[in-house]
Amino acid sequence: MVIFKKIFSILVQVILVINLGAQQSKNLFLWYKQPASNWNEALPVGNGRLGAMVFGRVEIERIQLNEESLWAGKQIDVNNPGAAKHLKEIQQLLLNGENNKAYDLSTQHLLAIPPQFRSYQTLGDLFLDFGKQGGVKNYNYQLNLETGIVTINYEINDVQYKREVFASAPQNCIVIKLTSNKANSIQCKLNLSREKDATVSAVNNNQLVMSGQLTDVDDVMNGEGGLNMKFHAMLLAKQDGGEITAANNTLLIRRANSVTILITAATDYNFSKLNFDRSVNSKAICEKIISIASVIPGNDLVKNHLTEFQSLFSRVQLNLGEIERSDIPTDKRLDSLKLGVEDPQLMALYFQYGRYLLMSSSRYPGVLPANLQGVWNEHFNAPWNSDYHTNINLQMNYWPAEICNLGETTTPLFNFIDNYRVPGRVSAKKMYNADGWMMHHATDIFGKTGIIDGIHWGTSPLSAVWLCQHLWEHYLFTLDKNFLKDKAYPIMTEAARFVQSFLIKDKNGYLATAPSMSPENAFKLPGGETQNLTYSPAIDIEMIMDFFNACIKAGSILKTDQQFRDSLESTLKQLPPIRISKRYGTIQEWIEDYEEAEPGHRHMSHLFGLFPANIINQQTPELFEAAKKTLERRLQNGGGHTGWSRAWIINFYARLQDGEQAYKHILALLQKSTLKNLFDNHPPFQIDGNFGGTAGIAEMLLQSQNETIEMLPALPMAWNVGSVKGLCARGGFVIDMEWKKGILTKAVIYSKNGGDCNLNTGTKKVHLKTEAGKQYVVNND
Ligand code: FUC
Repeated sequence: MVIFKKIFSILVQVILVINLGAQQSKNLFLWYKQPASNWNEALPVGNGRLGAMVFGRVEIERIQLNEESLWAGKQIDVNNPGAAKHLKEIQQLLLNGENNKAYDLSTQHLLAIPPQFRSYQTLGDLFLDFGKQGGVKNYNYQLNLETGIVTINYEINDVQYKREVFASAPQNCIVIKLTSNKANSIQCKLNLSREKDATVSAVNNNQLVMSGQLTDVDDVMNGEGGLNMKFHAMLLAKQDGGEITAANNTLLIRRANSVTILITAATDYNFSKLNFDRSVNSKAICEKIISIASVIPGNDLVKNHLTEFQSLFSRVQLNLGEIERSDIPTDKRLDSLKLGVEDPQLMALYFQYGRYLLMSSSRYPGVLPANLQGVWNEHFNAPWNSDYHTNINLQMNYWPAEICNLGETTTPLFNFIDNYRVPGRVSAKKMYNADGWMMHHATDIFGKTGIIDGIHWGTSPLSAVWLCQHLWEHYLFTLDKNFLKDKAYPIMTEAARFVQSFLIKDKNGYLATAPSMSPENAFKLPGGETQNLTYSPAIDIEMIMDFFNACIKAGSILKTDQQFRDSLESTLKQLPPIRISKRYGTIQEWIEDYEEAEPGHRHMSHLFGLFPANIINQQTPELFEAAKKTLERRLQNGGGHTGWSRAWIINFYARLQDGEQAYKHILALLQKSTLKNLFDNHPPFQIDGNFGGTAGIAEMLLQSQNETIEMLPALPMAWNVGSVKGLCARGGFVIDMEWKKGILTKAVIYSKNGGDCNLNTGTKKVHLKTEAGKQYVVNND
């Protein structure tokens, strides 16, 4: 079998190389010879606010639509009123080793009321009914990442038809263009629909409007009489030639030469209030967007879109070798990868797709960050509500942002963090009688910062700290002092104040976080029962170390708050050390050296210090070794079984500078956790794995967490030849690299801000004194 696979692989590669000259490279295409048979095969477009999944069907095209803020539920105070009163008792029980009792009491007095929130929802579907079509030839369905346009081409009776779909950020709407090479040949019926809570009507013979208000089941999450968020969607079709009419709430297009369809939507959500707001008029918003877009000529719609889209997307190029398979449909490439055919360029495509997905789900005109599904969701009750999980998932979404030259995508995240300070302060005070702001492991768009789902899922009191890491990283990558002073520092220090006032003394005199847990993992108590709740899990200690050091540095850069900085230093000195388990030589996950209930658990929170933070590294050799063992043990026991978990492992191995292992897990991510449209499969679809995988590929090529820019720190044999342009390093540097036989041959360093730049090319160390706006070429000879 193995020999067969090898022969097959060599054969395929030879055929491909021969083919290459004849074909235009489709390196940045996801493409297929058949339409999507289900949602997980459809292709996404998005402008940060609106999303659409295009199915590519010839007869009845389905385009599933999303608007980022269409959420069920509403703002209510879910903080358990008994929390502060029972906190001390719970903490004492934990310190005394009575975890089960502490757990029961926490369920009663700490868990949010109600402990659940509602889901992000689909906006609905646009169906384009072209009627019965026979004899379809030369069908092709593709997403070009360079343009952000999904195109469907086919021929019927020698007439060529083309459909193009893109999400325009400048015009704030989805655009669909129907063309053909024969006059008067386009006929179709347009139908906008939503299964519930909406009505659709036709206006002026060329528009469809949908308006609605979400209803809710009868409980405390109900709005006025069961009615919650209001929303509105508007479609306008313009045809050239033929005619367009309205009938039964559909539009009928006959004998047109070409058609342009514009769709937009809005809700009455108000981001700064974290609630819907009746003064927001979603209908007026839609009308304004459509009235502006509808007078822009079709070609300019495309041009404006491309200018804006490419200004972000084109910054980075990646080439991972000479094996060229882009003339094979993407699903077939994925299939052959599963059979063992090497396809490094599919990894490059996956990387660029991750960048595409991030900018498509998190950029202006969008205001909300990318959720568990980015912005794409067809459900009314999505898996995990398509929410914001803040114990790894939301953070992972933004791992590629800085290094992959998409710093702008963090704006929605940072505004989100900023806005959550308000409810976060209330939770800090009401639940822990503490200063500052905080949040737990998951939230909706209505500012719920209490413990959701269950004590064993939700007790992650330092989730805001983890989010704040991204503010600091943005500063490190940009050296933007205004951002640090005006945005990052106030949010960070307020989160640090929460930590300081939340900490208590444990029985050994160390400062402790209690109650807390190592996200979602359980341990065995001496009596054999399983439990999650404890105090000072390794992740908390690592987070505080990482974060307080960042706050101290930020304060000293801004020359402010000396006293506060001293107090942070003093807190750091009183933390327990990161320990190594006597049982396995791994990083000890909990304050006691407990046995794990699930040694192959998907979360590897005690390696937070290795990645995304940088407190376990080669300067801490014992912990570095223990981190390796931790990873090996998780993997021996089945770890990495969800997409995001696998993606985290890639980043860990990149930081451990083990390119072969990192590569093995990219392969596994693609082979086991990737759907035909290259969406990450948790399962089901969850977008964090795409983003974590993208970041992992970047980390294998470039790292800069240790004051030195490490070039190709974890390059696997399979990427022996390649080049990359436009990756970012801390300090405000943009890096291009070329390599052969696994060795860097040339690098270009562009310095945005000037200043010292230390490089490790893999074979030599170089120190550059750079000037802002200049570029430096390093040849590795
Ligand atoms: C965390 C993970 C799950 C899932 C959920 C959305 O709770 O443990 O695997 O990704 O987030």
